[in-house]
Amino acid sequence: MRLTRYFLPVLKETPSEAQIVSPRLMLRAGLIKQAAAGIYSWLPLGYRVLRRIEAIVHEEQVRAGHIPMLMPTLQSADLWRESGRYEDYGQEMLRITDRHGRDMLYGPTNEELITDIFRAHVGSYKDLPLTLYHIQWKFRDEIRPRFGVMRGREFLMKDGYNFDIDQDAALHAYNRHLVSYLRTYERMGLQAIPMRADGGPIGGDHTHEFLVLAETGESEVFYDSAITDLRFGDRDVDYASVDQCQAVLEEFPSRYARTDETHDEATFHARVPEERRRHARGIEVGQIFYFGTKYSEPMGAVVVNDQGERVPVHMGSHGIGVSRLLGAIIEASHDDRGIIWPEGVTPFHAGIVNLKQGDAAADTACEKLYAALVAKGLEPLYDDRGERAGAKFATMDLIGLPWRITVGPRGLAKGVVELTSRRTGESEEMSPEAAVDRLAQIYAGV
Ligand code: P5A
Repeated sequence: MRLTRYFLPVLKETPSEAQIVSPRLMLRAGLIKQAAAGIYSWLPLGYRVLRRIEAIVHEEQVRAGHIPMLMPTLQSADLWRESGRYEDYGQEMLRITDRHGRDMLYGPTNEELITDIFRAHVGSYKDLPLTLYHIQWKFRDEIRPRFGVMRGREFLMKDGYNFDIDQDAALHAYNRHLVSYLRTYERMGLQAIPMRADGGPIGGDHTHEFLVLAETGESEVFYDSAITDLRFGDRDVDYASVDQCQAVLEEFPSRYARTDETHDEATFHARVPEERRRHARGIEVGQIFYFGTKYSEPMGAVVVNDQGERVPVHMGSHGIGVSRLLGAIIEASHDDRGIIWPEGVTPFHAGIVNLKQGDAAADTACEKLYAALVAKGLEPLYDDRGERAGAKFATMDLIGLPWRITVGPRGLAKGVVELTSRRTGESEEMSPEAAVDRLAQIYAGV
């Protein structure tokens, strides 16, 4: 993409309404624009990151054997009356009446809708296990939407639902989600720690939240610092293996890590030595639940088991805050000049800065570099504006592409360009071909 042909409305002023760093940088770098309280338009650069995050989520869900689909944003209130949640959900639910006077709602979550699909089509244990998921917009009329996309009213969520014959099988699905979520967050350059939490309006007491530690996080957390040393890494877990998935559960959530709702001071002291006890804040980027037959019983989602008996299915649901993740990643990865995108989610793989636009040699070298990167399957953003070098660097630093290639007449005279890491600030001179190879190598490993 050439910057002169792109739509990147970067703000010069720091927006006054943003109290913390991520909404400030998202507005300044032209990723989003507020449409109403807690509702945002995704401008082209922000949309690119959102799509990258979605792609990682899809890849990891499919790898775990879960099946993508798409349900609507609007739902009929009748289904929610069956589960009893229509009244319970309260003012967070946006209720809508259609022209025929029918009660509708903008879905805050989809347990009812998916259970209705299941009961219409599945009747035998032979069709289990089954896990369906989608990535769809949700609406929760939060009393205090704030921190930009982190607590929005309209937000994008990946929500998955497992259907299993009994509790053991459903707990395996729970563990599969835990493993796939650990992989997902690490691919985005994040450490998200599973912590025992509260079921809230979704239900059940078998639930973990995934938290990214950050001072600006809304959740209060208590944990054993040893858990921060754990990495999922590139281990090859077989999702079909009950034992392998269970082993991950025993390794990660067996360490003390809880949100304030489930924190117990006496247990904390008994289990964690004083020097490892931490009390901090975190951003909740996901949550997994096992709630058994909470929805299947009242809604009649039953299957015939291998004994010929009709039994309600055991279910769980599992969510990732897809749009919130942009905020969480920025909170975890920025400096005073702007965003620093991890390679896994960056909107463009590298920026090309032409120090002397209009200089024939510099222009030609940039065009060749651009074409060579594209030929390697990479997406560069070429700053071809007639701006000063300082302004071009400031824009690149603000929007946070992890790598920048700087091209100028002086370097070209020696046959080199400069490759700079946004994270470390370190620059290295090399031939344009070597820069392209280096980037191709870096992204091959992402
Ligand atoms: C699990 C999937 C559920 O709704 N039902 C379907 C279950 N869980 S949850 O914890 O309530 O939400 C899942 C994740 O969505 C993100 N999230 C939000 N993101 C932005 N703005 C909001 N107002 C908001 N509310 C929830 C969180 O990341 C949460 O973990």
